[in-house]
Amino acid sequence: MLIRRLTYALLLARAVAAPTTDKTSDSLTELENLIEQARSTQEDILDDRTSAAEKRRQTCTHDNLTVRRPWGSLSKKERKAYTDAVLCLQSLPAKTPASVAPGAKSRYDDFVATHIIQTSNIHYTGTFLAWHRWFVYNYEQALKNECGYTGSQPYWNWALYANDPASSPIFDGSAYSMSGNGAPIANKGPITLLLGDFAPVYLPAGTGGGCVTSGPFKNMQVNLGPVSLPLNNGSVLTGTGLEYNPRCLKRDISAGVNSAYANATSIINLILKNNNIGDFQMVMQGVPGSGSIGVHGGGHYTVGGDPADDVFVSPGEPVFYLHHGMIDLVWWTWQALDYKNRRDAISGTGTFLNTPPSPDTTLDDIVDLGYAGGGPITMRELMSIHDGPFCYTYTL
Ligand SMILES: *[C@@H]1O[C@H](CO)[C@@H](O)[C@H](O)[C@H]1NC(C)=O
Ligand SMILES: *[C@@H]1O[C@H](CO)[C@@H](O)[C@H](O)[C@H]1NC(C)=O
Ligand SMILES: *[C@@H]1O[C@H](CO)[C@@H](O)[C@H](O)[C@H]1NC(C)=O
Ligand SMILES: [Cu+2]
Repeated sequence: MLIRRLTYALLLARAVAAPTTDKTSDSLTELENLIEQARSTQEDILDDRTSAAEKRRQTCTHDNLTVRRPWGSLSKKERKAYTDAVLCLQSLPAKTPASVAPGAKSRYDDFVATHIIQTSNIHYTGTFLAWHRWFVYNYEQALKNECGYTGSQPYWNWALYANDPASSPIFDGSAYSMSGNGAPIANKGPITLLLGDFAPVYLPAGTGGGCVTSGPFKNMQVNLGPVSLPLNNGSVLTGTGLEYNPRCLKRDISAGVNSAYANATSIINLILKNNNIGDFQMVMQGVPGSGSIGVHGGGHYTVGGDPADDVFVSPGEPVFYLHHGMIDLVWWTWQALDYKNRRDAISGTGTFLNTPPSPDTTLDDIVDLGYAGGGPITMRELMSIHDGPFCYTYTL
């Protein structure tokens, strides 16, 4: 424990020593310190499970936590192992019956179909954070158990590349990236986001727009969607989403969106300035009418294109799982700041912005990923990353 505290002290010292003229790097360091602080808190919690009865009950100790790391911290070999496993999942047969989703052709599609079917009950609801924690975890399990992946789910720290995501190790298009930008399409208008009667939000177009042509996913076929895909001319492409609609993966990587909504300062403020879970998850998803799409929208719309821009079909974009790894890390970091009071904090109902009105979400409510797998589980079991089914942590 002493060594951990010293490590933390050294990190703080590094923060103080960072050049004060470089605001971006200052904020990045502050964000990384918050992440390290959460890790240190977790170590203390695991150490402090003192009573013998409690120790017997725990299967998760700090010696066997799975460590999730940011993409850029993985070696080339590890990155390749991850994308190979994703391609493997895309080559395995679907478990979803054709009567449920005729377009679901692969194990990968099982996750996309589940998300499409449940979208209205897992965003702007009381289940948003826990549902996506369980979703990413079971995707990680499928990569391990069905595709022989021995690593862990990597995450995308949006703040690291906010001014130039297209050149980042995630999107640089190399064999060790998550594939590059879409082919450039000139003179695109902004993406117009409409939400009920609220004022529209206009997002700056990116520098791609067409099919992805480089990296591991250049030949990927997107099978499901669209349900509600905003285009660059103000119109929206719609559909049931569950039909078979084979097409290429498109991206329109936007530095404008990343730097405006998912920069280091916006992440820090989200974590430090929202003291209750209702505010925290609302600001994270973007308070409707505020003009902000939050860091959650920030990540999705930074990638852009099809299916990343489609709220329903977004898990059809492989970067979804790195993005939601970061969402989970930000939630965990927020929880760790006041673990006692925040571990089980939930707020909201079972329907998108409570429309139509529905009962408050409780810890007894069941989350079920259908054919994606994982089985039904209570909200209560999803509240901590080292309890219930979980035993993982995040490092830099
Ligand atoms: C962690 O270690 C404990 C004690 O050795 C064991 O009971 C448990 O199954 C392990 N958990 C995981 C997730 O590996
Ligand atoms: C917007 O673009 C799409 C795809 O390029 C096209 O099919 C549609 O007709 C356009 N809509 C308008 C209103 O221009
Ligand atoms: C960072 O994000 C916040 C909140 O989204 C925004 O107000 C601010 O302008 C952004 N900073 C930069 C440098 O773009
Ligand atoms: Cu989602």
